[in-house]
Formats: sequence, structure tokens, C-alpha cells
Amino acid sequence: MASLKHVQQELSLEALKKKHELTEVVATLECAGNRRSELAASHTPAEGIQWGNAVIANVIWGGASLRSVLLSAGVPDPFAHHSPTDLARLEPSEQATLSDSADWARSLHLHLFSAQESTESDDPSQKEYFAASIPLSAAMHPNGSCLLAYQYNHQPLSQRHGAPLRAVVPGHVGARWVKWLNALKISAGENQSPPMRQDYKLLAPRGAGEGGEKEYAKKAKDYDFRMEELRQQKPLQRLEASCSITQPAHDGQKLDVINGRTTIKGYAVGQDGSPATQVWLALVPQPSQDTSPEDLLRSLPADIEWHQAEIQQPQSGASNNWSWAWTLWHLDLPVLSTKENWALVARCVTAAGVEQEKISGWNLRGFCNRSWPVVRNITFELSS
Ligand SMILES: Nc1nc2c(c(=O)[nH]1)N[C@H]1C(S)=C(S)[C@@H](COP(=O)(O)O)O[C@H]1N2
Ligand SMILES: [Mo]
Repeated sequence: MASLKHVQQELSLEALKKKHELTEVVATLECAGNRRSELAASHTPAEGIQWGNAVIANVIWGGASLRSVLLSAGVPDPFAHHSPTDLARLEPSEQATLSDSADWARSLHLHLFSAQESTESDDPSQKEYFAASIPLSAAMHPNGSCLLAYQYNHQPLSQRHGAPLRAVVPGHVGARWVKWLNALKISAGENQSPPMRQDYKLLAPRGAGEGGEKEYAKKAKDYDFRMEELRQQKPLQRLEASCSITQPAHDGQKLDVINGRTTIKGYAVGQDGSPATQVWLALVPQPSQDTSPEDLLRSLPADIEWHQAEIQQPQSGASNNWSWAWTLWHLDLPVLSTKENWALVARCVTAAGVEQEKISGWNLRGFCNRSWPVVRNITFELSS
């Protein structure tokens, strides 16, 4: 492409709906802070609301395909050099998206602007709005399923979830799913709104000699130190595979055992459009009441017995090989002894064979906790 022209177009919601057929995508919207509270049992507590594992929703989103909106606005296709059959096969991972797209598109970003004033700005000298950007090639990927959505679960999108229009960016942190969307822009730089420049970033000591978590958390209270750290980090985009146990919902619960089994339930999310297709569970004796989840994970016995959970039929609606939906699972787990104090451990694997990371580590804001979930201090009650 020779050069980017500065052209501006207006598009009413009515025209958007008329011009672009309704496209539906089942996708999980997950806040980057989901499962943050679990870190506190192994680490210096992270800053922010101590969210449990429920800052996540699986929704049938409906709207206009972002790819087709941009194409019809005259944006060249970064994937035009692929044949139609190849297009359907292109992997929507971050790396493949970049390497499969045309050179000219690789340094471009699609900005998503909201009509909502930002509540997080640290700059009183200007009025700032909530916004985000994603790589243009991700926005236009033929299998990325990005939408400008005005429906959820076949109903009109509600005001609180972003009506009249919101971005749906499957596989990406919730913060990029901009609500109350009022403009798009393509430019060579990333968006610099508060959620991009100062909020959704991983801040953590990098390497030895930088001190521990507590020291880092203390240093980060200093404005200049924090700004320099933020400047060096990339804004969060993709979320990796993860699973969570929802029954039992908390540590320390007494579980019913019927016919030698107890029912465990949860959800799992895949990665890069490859859904979680396997979930494995294990019951492990807990060395002591206050063994931290991560110590427990680090010292899992080698002969641990993993039981494969049953997967509820993944939600249909996918028009291609990819799925951005969560996977609900359950297992009637055999309980061999009710005597000890037990911990439950789960892990998932995606259809592409990607294994959930065992320990994803600490960061100041407790973002992107993808570690294997651990529910501790489980006891059992025999029912007849
Ligand atoms: N305009 C605007 N869009 C936004 C946000 C916001 O604060 N303002 N929050 C983001 C974050 S952090 C998340 S997790 C999701 C939450 O979407 P929901 O409110 O529909 O659950 O919206 C995203 N879009
Ligand atoms: Mo969020």
C-alpha cells in the first residue's frame, strides 16, 4: 500500500445494520483481573478489586463483522494474498496473525474509541476517554471473529453492556472490548488512553536483584518509578488457556460423597480460537492447613492420579473450525479416603494441544492469573 490517506467516514448504526449481515459469535468475555484473589494465598496481595473466578461471561454476541466493516470502508485486506481456501484455514493466534498478514499491515493498529469519559486518567490537564487499540491484522483476521456488537444472546445489547455498540474481541482481555463505541481509527501507533498506557499492563520485578514482590509493590507507590515501569511494558492483549473450579466454590468446604464419588464442576477457556477440550482433576493430600496453592503445585507427587472431566457439549454457532466459547465441565470424582485434608487441582488442554500453564506468576495488579486452580482444605461427608 502506497500511503495511508487521511479520510474520514461516518456510519450510522442504522446503516451498519443494513449494510452488514448479522453475524453471531459465541465468545467468552473475561476480565484480565479474573481469578486475581487466588494470588493472595501464595503472594503479596495484588492491587485492585479482589475478584474471584466469576469475572467472566460466555455470550452469543451478534453484530457486524469488524473485518467486513473495515473492508467496506475501503481498508485494504491484510490477508488478500491468501487464496479463499487458505483464508478459512489461517490460524488466529498472535504470531500467525502477524506472519500471515501483509507487511504494510503489521505496524498498524485499529483504535476503538468510547463515548465514555475515562475514570482512570492520571492527567488532569486533559479530558480523556475510554479507548483501546488492537493490531489491525487481528481486527481484520478472517477467523478472529471480531464484531461490532449490538446484540447479546439474541437480545438488544443493554446500556450497561455497551449499547448502542461495543467491540467484541475474542481471545483478548475484556478491557479491549470497548463499550459505547463511537469511533474507529487506523494509525501506526498504539492507542494511548488510560486503559492502554497505565492500567492493563503487567508490572513485576524482572529478574534477580530487583527485589521481591513486597519491595516492588512498595516501590511502585512512587509515581515516577511506576510511570517508568508502565512505559516499558506492553498493553495486555491476549489471554492464555485457563480453567477454574466453581463447585466447590471456596476453600474449606465439606463435600458430599455419594456412592464413593463427589461432584466437581467448573469452566475452562481455550486460547487463540482453540477451545479447551480436556480438563483433568486430581485430589491431593494437603501437607498442612496453610500450604499455599503454589507450594502445593510445586510439590505435586509424581504419581498423582489425574481424572478426566466430562465436557458439556461445546456451544455451537461457530461457522468455522475455531471456537471462542468456554467449556463447562463436571466430574464425579472418586473419593478413596475421607480421612485426610485434601486439595483439588485442575488443569486444561486446548484442542490444539496447548497445556494450561501450571504457575503463571505474580504481578502487581494480579492480571492474567492462568495458574492451575487449587481448592484447599476439602473435607468429605459420607451420605447414604
Ligand atoms: N467504555 C468502556 N468500555 C469498557 C470498559 C469501561 O470501563 N468503559 N471496561 C472494559 C473491561 S475492563 C471489561 S472486563 C469489560 C466488561 O464488560 P461488561 O461490562 O459487559 O461485563 O468491558 C470493557 N469495556
Ligand atoms: Mo476488566
